[in-house]
Amino acid sequence: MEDTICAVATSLGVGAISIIRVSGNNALNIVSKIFKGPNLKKVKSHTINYGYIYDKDEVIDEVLLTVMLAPKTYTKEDIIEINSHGGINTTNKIMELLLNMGCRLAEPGEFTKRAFLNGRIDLTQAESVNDLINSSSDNQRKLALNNLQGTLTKKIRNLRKEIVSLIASIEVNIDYPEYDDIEVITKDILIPKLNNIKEQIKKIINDSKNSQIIKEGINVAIVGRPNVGKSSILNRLLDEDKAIVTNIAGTTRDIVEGSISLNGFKVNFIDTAGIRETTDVVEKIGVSKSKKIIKKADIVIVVLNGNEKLSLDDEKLIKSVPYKKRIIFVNKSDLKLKIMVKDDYIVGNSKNDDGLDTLKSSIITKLNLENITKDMTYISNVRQLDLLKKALKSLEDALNNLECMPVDMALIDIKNAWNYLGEITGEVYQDELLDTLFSNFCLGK
Ligand SMILES: Nc1nc2c(ncn2[C@@H]2O[C@H](COP(=O)(O)OP(=O)(O)OP(=O)(O)O)[C@@H](O)[C@H]2O)c(=O)[nH]1
Ligand SMILES: [Mg+2]
Repeated sequence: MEDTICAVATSLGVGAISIIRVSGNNALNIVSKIFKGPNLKKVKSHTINYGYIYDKDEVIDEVLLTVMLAPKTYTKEDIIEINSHGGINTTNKIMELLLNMGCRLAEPGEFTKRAFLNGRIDLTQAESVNDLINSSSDNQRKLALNNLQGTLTKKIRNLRKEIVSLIASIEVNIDYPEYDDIEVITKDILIPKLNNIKEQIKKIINDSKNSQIIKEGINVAIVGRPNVGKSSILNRLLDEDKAIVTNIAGTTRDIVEGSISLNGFKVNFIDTAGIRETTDVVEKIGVSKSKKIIKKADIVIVVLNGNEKLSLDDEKLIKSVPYKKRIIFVNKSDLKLKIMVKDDYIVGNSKNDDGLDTLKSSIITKLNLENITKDMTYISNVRQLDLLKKALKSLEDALNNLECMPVDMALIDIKNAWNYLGEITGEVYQDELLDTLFSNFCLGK
């Protein structure tokens, strides 16, 4: 934290502008050594200053410097951002000068790590910065931004506040049993309060299933017997000739994937090999992959050929997919329908796209995602989920102990729950955790 660090904050490559970020106590001194223009030590904070970067007497680039003085900066330290002309050569030259003048090359995520260590943001917010940078759908961006603005932090802090006041009451009772005027915290008071906190944590854990979908996207498998039109449907959904289509049964051998954006969600469609008994070695592997994908997918579209009667294989396949993730699409409706269509079947074809919009929207309704974006406080990664589960388990242990033991015997578990929640926001943390967490960031952030 004593070093002044620098890194290229924009992506490396050819572009109109590159931004080099410098942060630390010595930022003004170091940059002044290579900059000719207004005296950086006298300019106002949060101003843009025009001038030149020099290597001794040689002009290296014409630049704009943004000067931001501590503490109102991203890292809470003095920050200078050099807006140079883009291009690998100029950017590298300026970086070289900064390193020669005493800057250290920042590690990935080090600016954000400093923002955390200097108390500007907490850990969930730091993680959201990374999520925001890597977001690949509109909803993922919204989720990350909400958490960056502290929605999750607030929830966790409130839970911790409730818990700490219980801890305080129990400890006062233990430490000062002789005082009569202190309210005695009985099981009747404690148990409902603990239950209430437990339910709030449970709700956040349940909601997290949706956050997984927001982050990773929805995986939709397209399965069915050979030749029913799975690959044709994939191509129409993606609006691209991605998979090979022929009238030969067993055309698709390996999985073919592609994604689209639907209601702000990223939807990954996975076309699979037609499922049938086969002696062909390659096709066999494909069929076994298809079966595995059915298990892993969030939604499975079972495609039937509407122009043929329902076969035993079709029935077997339909039954192998759990109802809650199954959508049945009767394809080839442009030909004569020979299938008994049930209420929840979607009928259409890939020749003139009939039924494909209904098919798409049924993915959203099947997963109950219509209203998901209204309340976007979701936990966004496995680390947070794991800690919430541990906090929940501790509260359950405390409640179990209270069934047959005195109030103070629940104290350790209640304290554990408080600590686990503190780890989520980073109020309690280990250095090792920070190193791993921030190493996933990109340089310059
Ligand atoms: N009439 C009609 N033909 C279709 C339709 N969809 C697909 N086909 C035809 O059905 C044949 C098989 O289509 P594919 O998309 O390759 O079928 P598949 O299910 O991927 O087959 P496999 O990869 O072998 O499992 C091709 O000749 C397509 O042109 C449709 O909606 N209507
Ligand atoms: Mg196919």
